[in-house]
Amino acid sequence: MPSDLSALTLSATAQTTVAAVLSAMAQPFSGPTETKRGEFFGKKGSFTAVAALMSEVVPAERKAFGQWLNQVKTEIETKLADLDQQTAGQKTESAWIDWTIPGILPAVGHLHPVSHAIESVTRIFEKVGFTRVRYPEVDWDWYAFESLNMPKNHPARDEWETFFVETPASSKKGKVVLTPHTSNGQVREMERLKSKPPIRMINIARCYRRQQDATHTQMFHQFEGLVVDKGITIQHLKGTLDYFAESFYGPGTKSRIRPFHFQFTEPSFEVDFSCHVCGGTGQVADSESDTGKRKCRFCKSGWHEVGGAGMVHPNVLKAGGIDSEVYTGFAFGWGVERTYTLKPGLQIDDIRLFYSGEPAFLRQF
Ligand code: FA5
Repeated sequence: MPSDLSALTLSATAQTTVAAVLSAMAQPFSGPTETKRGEFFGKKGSFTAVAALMSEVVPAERKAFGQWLNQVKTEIETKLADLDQQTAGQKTESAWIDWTIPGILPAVGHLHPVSHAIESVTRIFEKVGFTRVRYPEVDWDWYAFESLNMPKNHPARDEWETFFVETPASSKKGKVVLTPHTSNGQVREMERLKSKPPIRMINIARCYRRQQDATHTQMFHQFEGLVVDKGITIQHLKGTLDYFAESFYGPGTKSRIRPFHFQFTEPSFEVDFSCHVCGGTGQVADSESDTGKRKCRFCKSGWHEVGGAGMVHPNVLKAGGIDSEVYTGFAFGWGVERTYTLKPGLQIDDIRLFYSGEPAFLRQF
C-alpha cells in the first residue's frame, strides 16, 4: 500500500485526484492489460493526473510526494503484470485462431478388412441356406484330428504344424490344441444337430499354426463349409464353389478343382479361382512383346489357389453319428485372408500386414 498523504498540505482538488487514483487501484484489474494501462498512464489517466500535482505541492513536501508517487506507480505496474499473466493464455489462443479456416475432420475409422471379409462371406452363404456357426479355437485333439480320420501318430497330422496347450488331456478326447483349421467344426456341427441331416454349416473362426512368412501368419482365419444330406454329390460342391466365386469376386469368376489328398475327404481337391487380372488365361496384353502378350504377373497361370475341399469321408460321418450308407456330404475350408487378398483392386503382397496395425495399410480399404 502507498504511504499516507494526510501529513501533506494538498488542496481539495488535489485530494480528489489522489482519491481517484486510489479508488481505481482498489478495483479488480481485468480486461486487456493495455486498456487498463491507458486508464492509469494515458493522457487522461488517473496516475498521469496525480503525477501532474507535483507542481502544486509545496517544495518542502515534494520529496515525500515523489516517494508516494513511486510507490503508487510500482503497485499499479505490479497489478498490470499480474493481469498480463492471467490473460497470456487467452491472448495466445485468440492471436492464433482464425475462425474462418475450415476445420480438420477427425479420421473416420472402419471395420478391419478381415471383419469385412467375414461379414461378406457370411452373407453370401446365408443367402443359400447355410447357418453361420463358430466353434472353439482351443479344442480337443478329437475334433481337430482324430474324428477327422487322423488317428494318433498319423503322419498326415504333420501338415498342420499344431500348437499344443499344456493342460491335462482328456481320456476320451485327447490333448488340447489351438485349432489349426476350422475342420474341427465338422463333427461338432453333426453333434449339435444330433446327427440328423440336413446340415448346411459355415464355420468361420481363428486358426493357429507354427508358420510365418509373406503368405502365412501364426494366427489366421478360415471359413469351413459343410453340407450333409441325401444325394449330395461333387456337382453340388462345384456349384457352390462357382456361386461363391461370382458372388465374392464378381461376375465371370470361375472355380476349378484339382485332385489332392486330405484324410477327411474322399475324393479331395484343391480349389482355385480364376484370376481377375487376366480373366483366367494367364496372359495379358503387352504392346512391347513380339506376340503382343506377356505372362500375368499376378497369377502366372490364370488361377489362384484358395484352399481345400472334397466329399466328406465316411469315417468322419461315422464319428459324427451319421449313417454314410444313407447320407453323403461335401466340405471345403479356405483362408479368409488369402481369399480376401485376391479381390480386384487390392494391393496386398504380404498377409502379415493385416495384423501389423499399420494405418497406411489399413487406410486403403
Ligand atoms: C485345411 O486347413 C483343410 N482343413 C481344408 C479343408 C476343409 C479341406 C474341408 C477339405 C475339406 P489347408 O491346410 O490347405 O487345408 O488350409 C486351407 C487354407 O487355409 C490355405 O489354402 C490357406 O488359404 C489358409 N491357410 C493355411 N495356413 C495358413 C496360415 N498359416 N496363414 C494364413 N492362411 C493359411
